[in-house]
Amino acid sequence: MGSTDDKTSMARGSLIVLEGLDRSGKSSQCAKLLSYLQSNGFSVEAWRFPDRTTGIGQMISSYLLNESQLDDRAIHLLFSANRWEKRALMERKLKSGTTLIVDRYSYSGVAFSAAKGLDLQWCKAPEEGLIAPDLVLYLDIPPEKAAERGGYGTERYEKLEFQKKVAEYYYALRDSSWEVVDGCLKMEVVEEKLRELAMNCILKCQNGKPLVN
Ligand code: T5A
Ligand code: NA
Repeated sequence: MGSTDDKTSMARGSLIVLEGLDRSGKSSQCAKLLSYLQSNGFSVEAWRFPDRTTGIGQMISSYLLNESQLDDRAIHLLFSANRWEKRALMERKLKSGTTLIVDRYSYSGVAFSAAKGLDLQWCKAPEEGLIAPDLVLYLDIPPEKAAERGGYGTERYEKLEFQKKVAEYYYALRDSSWEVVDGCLKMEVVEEKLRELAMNCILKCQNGKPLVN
């Protein structure tokens, strides 16, 4: 569409999401990807969901820590609301050229709630209209292996049987934005694969791939 001249002004950042079971390595890899991109001069920020710093995020955190009880649908909507409250800022950052590396997003929202037995379409509905990721990096790991890593803590969903169901829903949610990376490989190998996939994505976005809901 636009002329070569306005390409630079339109260059936008990428929305890159990491997904996977609990203990699949998302947070470790987000940190590594962030510092790699920063040291290569990119404007980049690391985000995470749930964002436990907001009022809604604090309700979610206390639920995850088993300090409060909530109806399954109520907590589902809070997780979604936690993404909605950051949507406008997310759009501004992306449009101003900042790439966001996001630790969990809508796929977590849908997979974890569906694994509890909630209707899949019902789970997806509140996510409609959030910004669509340009790239989803799924760290694939058998639930049994994830459970061995440092052991699960006491958070609500850190149970093997539940994680197995979550994995099934994640597989059902895969779409064209996904790249599945073997999360059982050595950390440095995973890191290298993610760098390459992220760089490709960032270049495509800079070259005019549109931002969509
Ligand atoms: N949730 C979340 C919902 O139900 N709905 C939603 O909408 C959202 C957004 C909190 C919970 O909330 C649920 C999902 C979660 O159950 P969280 O705070 O992100 O989500 O918590 P976790 O995903 O559980 O975060 P973890 O810290 O447990 O897992 P990570 O980030 O995937 O793993 P990481 O990087 O901390 O690594 C775990 C361990 O494995 C080692 C690391 O050193 C570490 O000890 N490790 C490796 N070991 C060997 N080889 C590798 N390649 C390794 N990579 C990492
Ligand atoms: Na994490």
